[in-house]
Amino acid sequence: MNLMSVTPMPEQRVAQLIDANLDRAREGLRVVEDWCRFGLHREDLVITLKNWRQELGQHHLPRYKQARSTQSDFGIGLKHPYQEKRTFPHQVVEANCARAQEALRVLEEFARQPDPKLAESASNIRYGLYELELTIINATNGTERRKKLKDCHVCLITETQTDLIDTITASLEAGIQMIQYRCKNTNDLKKFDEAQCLASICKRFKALFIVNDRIDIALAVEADGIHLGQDDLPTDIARSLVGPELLIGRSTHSIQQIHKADQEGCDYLGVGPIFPTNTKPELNPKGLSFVHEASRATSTPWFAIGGINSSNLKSLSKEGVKRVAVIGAIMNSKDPALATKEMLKGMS
Ligand code: 3NM
Repeated sequence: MNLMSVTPMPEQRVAQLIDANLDRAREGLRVVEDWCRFGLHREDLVITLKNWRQELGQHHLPRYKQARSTQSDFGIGLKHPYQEKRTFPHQVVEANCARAQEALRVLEEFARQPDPKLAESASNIRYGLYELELTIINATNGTERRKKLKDCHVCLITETQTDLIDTITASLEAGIQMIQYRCKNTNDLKKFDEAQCLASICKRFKALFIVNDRIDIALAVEADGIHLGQDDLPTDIARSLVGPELLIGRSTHSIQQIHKADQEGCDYLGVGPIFPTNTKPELNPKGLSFVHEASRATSTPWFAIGGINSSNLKSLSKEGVKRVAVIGAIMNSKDPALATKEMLKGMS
């Protein structure tokens, strides 16, 4: 066989390589763009990605396409086992950003001499994509957080105690899906240490981790969100500090407060106290009729709170309660794992 007939000339090989990498970069960008469009509804991100794809399209000259030879490319169809492991959107986004970034780097290197304009474009887009990727990953985590919140039925709020970490770990092992770190009586350093420790345990169990009151600590430990009371910062100020990806919860004690928190765009609400509670004895219990009113007042995820335990859980679910938040029922139980299981069973 004449070797010249099957081996392309160097320029053609470069043209073929450029063609393959333009395809790869444009495809990678398209995958990410579609997630931003259908998954995140972020027009700003879609516009940037679309512009980049179109810019690369302008550089995709007929001579590159004509050099295409899928028959002689043994790389086609090669699969890597990691591809099968991409189950979450953020993994697909990361893989496709990497694919586009790698292809852009190849374009930058090989097009520098034959097509300097393409090389320059590839370089600019690659740097832009590094930044955009972070924004997309953060926004994606926000979406996943909100989905987790919807699926969550019991939130455990912490109370200062010596075996705090063991109690929370037992509850997580028993299946609790959300922990709110609430600590009113220690110094900042201890709060930070505890919050950091709980944040990493929650991450391991894929449970949501929320910090009560303290936006600074929530940000420092990369919590999933922040919980605010009626006397804490306004929601718009909190949002400007935590960004769009973190969850903001607000305690509410009247229908008016529920409507206000709703309008302000809180991600979830605490509604209570429903029954008498030792934690907030100064608040009048609202009773079951309030639960009934609350369930008609909002479509935002909300947690009934205050004096809730496994014995009164049924009365709440009868009134349409889908989520409850508790302290004493789990924190003060001799067997926090069993108490957690009872609460989860009662809400399922
Ligand atoms: N907030 P327990 S009631 C922290 O109504 C808190 O906003 C409430 O503790 C509210 O489950 C409450 O032990 C205490 O009653 C919940």
